[in-house]
Amino acid sequence: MQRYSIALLPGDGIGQEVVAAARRVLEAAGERFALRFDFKPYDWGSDYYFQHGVMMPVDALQRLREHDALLLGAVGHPDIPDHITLHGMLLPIRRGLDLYANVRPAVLFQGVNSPLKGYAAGSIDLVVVRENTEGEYAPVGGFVHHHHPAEVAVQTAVFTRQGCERVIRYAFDLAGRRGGKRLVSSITKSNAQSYGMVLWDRVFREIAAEYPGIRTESLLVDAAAMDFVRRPSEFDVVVASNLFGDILSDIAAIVTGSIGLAASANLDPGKRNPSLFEPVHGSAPDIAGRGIANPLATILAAAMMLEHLGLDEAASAVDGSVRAALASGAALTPDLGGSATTASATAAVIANLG
Ligand code: GGG
Repeated sequence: MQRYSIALLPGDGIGQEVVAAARRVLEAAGERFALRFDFKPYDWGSDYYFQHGVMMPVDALQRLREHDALLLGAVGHPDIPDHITLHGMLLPIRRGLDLYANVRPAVLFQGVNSPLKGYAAGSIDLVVVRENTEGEYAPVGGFVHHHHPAEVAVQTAVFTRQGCERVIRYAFDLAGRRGGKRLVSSITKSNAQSYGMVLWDRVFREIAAEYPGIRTESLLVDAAAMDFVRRPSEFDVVVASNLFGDILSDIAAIVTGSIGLAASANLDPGKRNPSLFEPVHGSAPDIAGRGIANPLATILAAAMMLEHLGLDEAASAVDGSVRAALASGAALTPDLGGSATTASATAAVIANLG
C-alpha cells in the first residue's frame, strides 16, 4: 500500500469544516484505491495568533517540508487585520516553499448555473495561472512618519526575469498538456506599469517563440476583466501576475457558478518542496460553524493534490464524483441555490466514489 504524509492546515472559519470534509473524501478514495494517507493536523491560524502573537511557529516551513503535500482551508478573522493573517501564514508558505505557480481552474459544471445567460455545461473551461511568489504581493515597502499626519506608505511590486520566465513557461506547458484551445492569454497593465510589466510582456514574447504550436494573446487587465464576463468561453490558459491572477480568478469563479467551487493548487512544479492545495475562498466568518459551507472547492483541491502526487486514477475518481454530485443536484449548497449542507454534499461525493 502506498503511503502519503499530508499536512492539514484548516486555519480559520469555514476552513475547519471544508478541510474535514476533504479529509473524509481522501480517506474514502484511499480505501478504494489502496492508498494510505497519514494526516498531520496543524492548529496554526488566528486562534494560534491569539495565543502566541504569530499565525504559525518559526519552524513552520521546516515542519511542512517533511510532508508529501499540504491541504489548507482558509485564513482570516474578523478581529485581526487581513494583512496580518495573510502575511503571517499563507504568503510566507507560498514564498518559503517556492510554490511559484498558483493554478486555479474554472469550469462550468453540469447542474450549476452561470449568472451569465446562454452558457451550457462545459462551455467555460479555463485555468488561471497566477504568479505566486513576487509581483505586487512582494513584502517590499514601508511606512515613513507612521501614524503621523504626514505619513507616507511605499509599496513596491517586484518582477524578476526568472520569476516571469518560469510561471509563463508553466502556462505554456499546461496549455500543451490540456490539448484544448492551445491558447495562452497573458495579462498585464504594461501601459501604466512601465517597468515590471514591460519586462513581463517581453519575457512572454520570448517564451511564446519557444512554443510555435500554441496561440497567444496579450491583454491589459481592464480589458481582460471585461472579457472574462463578455467572452469567458474563449479563454484556455490565462497567465497573470500575483494580484491580477487573484482578481481574475475570482471573476472566473463567479461566472462558473460560485467561489465555493473554485479550487487552487500552489505548485512547486519541480517537486523540491511539498505543494499546497486550498480552496480559493476565504474563511467566511458569516457562515462559519453553520454547516452550510460548500466543501467542493476543497475537495476539488484535494483531487488536484492527488494528481500532483501522480495518483491520476484516484484524482479523476474524486473529480468525477464531485461532477456527478453536482449534476444530480445532491451537492448544491446554498451558494449554488440549493439546500445541501457541508455534510450532505460531502456524503454525496463519497457515495459516488463507490
Ligand atoms: N483559502 C485560503 C484563503 O483564506 N484565501 C483567502 C485569501 O485572502 N487569499 C489571498 C490569496 O490567495 O492571495
